[in-house]
Amino acid sequence: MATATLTKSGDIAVIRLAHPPVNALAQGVRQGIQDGIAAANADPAIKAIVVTGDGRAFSAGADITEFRSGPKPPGLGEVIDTMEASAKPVVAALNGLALGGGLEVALGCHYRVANKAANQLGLPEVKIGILPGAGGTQRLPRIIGIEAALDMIVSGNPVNAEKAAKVGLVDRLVEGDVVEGAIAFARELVAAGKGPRPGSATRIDPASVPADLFAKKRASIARHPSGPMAAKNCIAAVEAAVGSDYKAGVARERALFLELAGKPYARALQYAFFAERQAANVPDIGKDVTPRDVKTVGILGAGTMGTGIGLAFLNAGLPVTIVEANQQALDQGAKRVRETIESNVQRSRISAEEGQKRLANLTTSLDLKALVNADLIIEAVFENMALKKEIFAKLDAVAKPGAVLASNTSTLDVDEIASATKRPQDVVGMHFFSPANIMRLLEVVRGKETAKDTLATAMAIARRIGKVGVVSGVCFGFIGNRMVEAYLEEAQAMLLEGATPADIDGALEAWGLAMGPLAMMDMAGLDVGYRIRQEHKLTPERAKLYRVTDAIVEMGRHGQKTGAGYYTYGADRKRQSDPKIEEMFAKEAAAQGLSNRKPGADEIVERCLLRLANEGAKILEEGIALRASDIDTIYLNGYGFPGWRGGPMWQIEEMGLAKVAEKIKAYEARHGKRWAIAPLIEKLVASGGKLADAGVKG
Ligand code: 3H9
Repeated sequence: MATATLTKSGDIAVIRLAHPPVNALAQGVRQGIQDGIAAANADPAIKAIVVTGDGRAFSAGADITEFRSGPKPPGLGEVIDTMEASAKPVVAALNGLALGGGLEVALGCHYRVANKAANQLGLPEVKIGILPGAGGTQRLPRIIGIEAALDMIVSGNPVNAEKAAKVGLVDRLVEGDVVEGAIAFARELVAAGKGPRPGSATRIDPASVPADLFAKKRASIARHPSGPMAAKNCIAAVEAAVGSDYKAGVARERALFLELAGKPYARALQYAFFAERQAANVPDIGKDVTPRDVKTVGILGAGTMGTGIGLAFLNAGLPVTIVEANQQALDQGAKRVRETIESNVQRSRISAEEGQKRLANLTTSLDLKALVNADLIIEAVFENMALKKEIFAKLDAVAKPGAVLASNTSTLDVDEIASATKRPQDVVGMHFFSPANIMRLLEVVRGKETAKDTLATAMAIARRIGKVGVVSGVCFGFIGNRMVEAYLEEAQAMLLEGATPADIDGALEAWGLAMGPLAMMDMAGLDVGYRIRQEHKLTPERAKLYRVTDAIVEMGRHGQKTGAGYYTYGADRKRQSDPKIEEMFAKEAAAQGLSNRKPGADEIVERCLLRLANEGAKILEEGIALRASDIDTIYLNGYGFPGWRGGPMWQIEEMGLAKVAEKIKAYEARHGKRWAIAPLIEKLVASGGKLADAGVKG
């Protein structure tokens, strides 16, 4: 139920926003605020008004679910204007997060009081492809100054109550009950004869604004995560606050808001927001399944992955024991963990005290028995089935009953790994992405026998350490890497058709990807894929596509780590094209009788995207992925796919599946069976269905 209730505490009215879990400003809440303000103003016994939120939030802002249907009156801007026009002073009691429209409500109040629970105060609209559209771009600069406001609005990043008090966003910080604090504050105002203080009334003198402020900001947003539109309009809206009166500024804000609302990039970002939350729902694992308690974590392997995973848990406050067979590797791994934590302290990302706490939580050992008390053990050794099975058999003998045994394998069969133990129900895949302490994605691989509470534990721990857990079934490479195989293969084909590595990476990066496929392979190490290709017999067609890349590896060019791969790398790690590599592809193309047709940027992007999504559709139909949006969540959080493009599955849905099918078939006619269309796409075209409706519900 979405509402806002009015109660009285003596001569102070308290309006409480109530819409669990985060008081999104749905119609009922907006109406409740408006009615509450009117009633409090009409009541002669009331001297001032306090506005607060129910539960853990003040308000998370406009109700994003309403964006699709369009908001019903009263509009949020109108409600906030009514509130600001109140003849009696209005004080916001910030009891928890206030984001977007939630903060705009607080800015419409005449004063703001907060306690420590108000740890996220911000205008994150840019992150969902829009701008603060209820006066926020006009009031915030007037209240905290243009520079601080511009930073907050363009980054979308929140500040905590303490910082907010420093910049003048919060008038008073209180300990304990913030509503009590705000009531006391309101009474002081009344006693001092201080009335309403509308934030919109100030005029920002253009002379007070640094001349190059907006130009500099514009220059900084070329690769803004919201894409090419939202940040640009945010800057323009804030600029409109300078020198103008509030009414003119807000009219400009409205126009700029309407340029963004409902447009493709905004819809993609909003889809991504809900997709990420949806991924946490596993249909047969309801609230009745309790995750196991994880108090201590063991990690096997002190390599790049093992230490990155260790850091992810240490950063979340969990004690970690890293076990490694080799003393030198263990020392190196421990050193890496320590150095990362120390550098976080040096860069003031964490306090010295917090750094000490994290370091104290790390134990290292050469003995597997050190893991005897661990609630969760994650194996992160070399990607080799025989080795993993040997390790799981040993873990089975050592781990306590009920411990979750996870493998960080990126490709291998989790069921086969589990078969090395007598407790396959406790085994699950937890595939982290490198660097594991930074990347948000965690693919949680559900084996045939993985128990429900084992899976629930992996998903819960993902959330606890700030990762986005997405469930995958078992197949080679799971969801992300299986799709990437198709994508990388297409890049190989285009290299043989005359595109250079820089053409391919450049086209995809200009389209929005953080890194093109060849630069990505160079970063991951070309030898990794090479080894996998050696182990698995490739079809002749595939082997032909990879012939040059294999030769590059055999030349000792393993990518960034050896200073050369597809590109060469200087000390600054910047890539440089290498004509030698281009010649190698040209020679091989000639040997294979391929004509040099040099695909253009649009074709490069289209082919990469369609190969990704076509494989994704196969994965969805096989039930490896629960839903198309899970696949997109994987690509957005683990593969540098830009949020404002929604993900590969969202992209083909937007293109229209019928058109997509036509294109795939045309590519199949030209390039052969690697382009075989996913049956699911054909079925959906025939039925007029949507990818969003394929897969599981809920
Ligand atoms: C805006 O305000 C525009 C204005 O300028 C004016 C326009 C005219 N709406 O994330 P959680 C749901 S734009 C609807 O799991 P957490 C969420 O889907 C808005 N629903 O919890 C989830 O539902 P479910 C600007 C919302 O503690 C549940 O609440 N505001 C909204 O990890 C719990 O969420 C933002 O962009 C919403 N606004 O994180 C803030 N917010 O349980 C977006 C949340 O069914 N929200 N839900 O899956 C967030 O960043 C995080 O949700 C928040 C809580 C930090 C608030």
